[in-house]
Amino acid sequence: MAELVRLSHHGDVAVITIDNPPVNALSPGVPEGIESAMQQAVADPQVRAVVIIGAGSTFIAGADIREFGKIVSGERPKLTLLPFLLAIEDSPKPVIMAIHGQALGGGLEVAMAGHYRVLAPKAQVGQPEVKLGIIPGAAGTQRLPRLAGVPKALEMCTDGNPIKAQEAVALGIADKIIDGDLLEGAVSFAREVAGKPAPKTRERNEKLQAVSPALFQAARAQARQKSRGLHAPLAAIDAIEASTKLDFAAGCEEEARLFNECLFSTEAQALIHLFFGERAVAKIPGLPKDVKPLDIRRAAIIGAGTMGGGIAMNYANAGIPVIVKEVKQEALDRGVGIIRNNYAKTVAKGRLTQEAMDQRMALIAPQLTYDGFDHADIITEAAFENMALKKQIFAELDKIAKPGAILATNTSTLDIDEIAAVTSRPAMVVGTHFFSPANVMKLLEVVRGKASSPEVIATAMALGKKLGKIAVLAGNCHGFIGNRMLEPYFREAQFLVEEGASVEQVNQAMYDFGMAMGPLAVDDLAGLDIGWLIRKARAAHIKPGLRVPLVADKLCEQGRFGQKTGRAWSKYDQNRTQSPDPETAALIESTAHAAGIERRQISNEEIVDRCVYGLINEGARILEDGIAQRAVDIDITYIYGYGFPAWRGGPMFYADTVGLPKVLARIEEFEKKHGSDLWAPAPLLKQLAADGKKFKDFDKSKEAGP
Ligand code: ZOZ
Repeated sequence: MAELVRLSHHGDVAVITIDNPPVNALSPGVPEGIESAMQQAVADPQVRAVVIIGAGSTFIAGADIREFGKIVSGERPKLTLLPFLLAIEDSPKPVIMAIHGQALGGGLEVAMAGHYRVLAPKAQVGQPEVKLGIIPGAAGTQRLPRLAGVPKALEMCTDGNPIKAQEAVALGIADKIIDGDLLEGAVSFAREVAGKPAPKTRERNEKLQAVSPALFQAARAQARQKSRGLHAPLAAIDAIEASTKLDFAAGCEEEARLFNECLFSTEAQALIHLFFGERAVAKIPGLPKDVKPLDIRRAAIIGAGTMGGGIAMNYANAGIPVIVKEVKQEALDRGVGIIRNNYAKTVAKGRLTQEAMDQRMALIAPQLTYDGFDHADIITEAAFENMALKKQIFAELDKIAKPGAILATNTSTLDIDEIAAVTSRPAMVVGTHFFSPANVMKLLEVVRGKASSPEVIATAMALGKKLGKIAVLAGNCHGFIGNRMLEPYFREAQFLVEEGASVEQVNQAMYDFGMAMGPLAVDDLAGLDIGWLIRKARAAHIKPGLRVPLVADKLCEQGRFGQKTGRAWSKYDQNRTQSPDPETAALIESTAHAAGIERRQISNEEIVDRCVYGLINEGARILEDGIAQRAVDIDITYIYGYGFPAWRGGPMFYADTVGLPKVLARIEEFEKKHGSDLWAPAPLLKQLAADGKKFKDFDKSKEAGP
């Protein structure tokens, strides 16, 4: 207890300080430490009130999330915080919670068990548990509606987003904002309330009266729509509804039942995997510890198209001045117009002030020349996906860029080393693959060339964070992590329609699996012409006789590129509303017939298995080749870049939850039916399945020796 929780005295006020870096999580020892300090403070006749505060940058960020995995695996008995919180609330001396940084999850639950809460002006409070697939488990769903009211408690517990100090006070979650020194203010506040009757949150029932059942129905409908596939938000609503129907103790029992149900779900395991995964991808094994990222103060971009414009917005949003170069004035004007329009939409929605928009626009310098490129710390090429063009641009950049500038390419598939080879500084070349729309999508795939220096890698990763992205490091191969895996995924989607599934069935089956969009709908959105260009460039690499999808090229030959032309796999009206395209259906049928492909009824299960297991099998090869550092890097890539459902934990985690022997057996079935060229199981998958291991256990750096 001595280390994690300290007791000190400020005259007649006892101060309990939680000191469990980095975020004061309620790890084993912390609740016990607070409990013991409370007992001493209560027993001490000199003490009239108690202040509980966090050391470091925050109050309490919640339960120690690492403990949940131990509970689920049976390694640790289930803890309950409830008796400890009741003891705080039953203290005969008032307990004041002094909150700075965050009071999240179990942290807010501890805070609400106090008699008063005072906040630093920048503090935030929230119940983010749904983001981990669980619900508050220490009476949060029973105390929050009593303080904030049922509608706000429903919102906070279902979307999981924190609220600011000012709102917390306005709602009644907290009593006062302390400007200046928080501890001093909290101690003064404690003296003001000492000796007066202290309010217990659990006895404050007035905000639970006359709540309409329709409120819960509406919350459920909204949660089903906004959090498709997730169970935890619905469980949180059930628990809050229980607070309006049962007394506090029975409500807590119901909450505990629902908490437990969630904690042992695959959804919780997947989302907790994601929580740690998001942080793990920033750690790069093998990168020397003393490597410092370079300072990025000025940026330049080649290309003001969809990608270049979106990337420029990222820089401007982060306050970094950026030059955007185009070849023709018309293209430049169009690009800048799109940027302005995007910002204007955000202003219209009230999510950005006009002043902030003007500041950001002022950071973007559109031009037709290379003026100022010699001052840029990073230059990002976002031209067409064409190797000859990219080489020409890099050769020019090599002459213009200052020594020490990073030369980045936004290529989504091409060989970074081949591009780097045309420069005199391959160590400064790296791939920074943004996802469209680049101003919205969270993923940044950083691609390491064979010569990319550790500083350049560290800078690209740090830059990703600065731009608000989740950066994942990939090795150099055709398509890197994301698009390499997409190949079998799109291939199978197209084979399935050739074999008899409809476009709509394939899209719907994958949407129902949880993907943000069906694969053929994604193809229509991205534009079939992109894949067409890549296929033409790679035709020589395709093994003769290998089955390849036949319809996409035919659609492209007819100028049907997807949403932008109104037709391809589906039809789109002026508002881009999708409907089936009978001509495409007929084209698929006649193409399949001419190629001698047998048409049959196809189940949704087969669609999901062939598309998802195609991803997984390629993912296993990517892992084995060292293109991805860990399975979790692939999972994060797919969730943040490709719309894979977060609650399934990413493709590799999903395979682990299905069981690798089962995944392997199904892939072997496909191999028998469709041939080894397409479906030979990845050796790593076979190996892990035979050893009874999982993808998440695989660590290439360890396999490779010291
Ligand atoms: O870290 C940010 C954050 O949002 N943390 C998670 C907050 C959260 O989800 N809290 C709810 C936890 S669940 C809960 O509390 C259930 C509940 O109702 C309790 C009921 C108990 C019932 C008993 C039955 C068991 C935060 C905003 C706090 C800070 O963000 P930063 O960007 O400054 O820092 P990060 O995110 O890089 O974090 C720094 C290091 O701290 C680790 N960490 C953060 N929160 C943690 C945690 N580790 C364990 N538990 C937590 N709650 C994080 O992984 C990172 O570690 P490293 O090693 O990567 O540095």
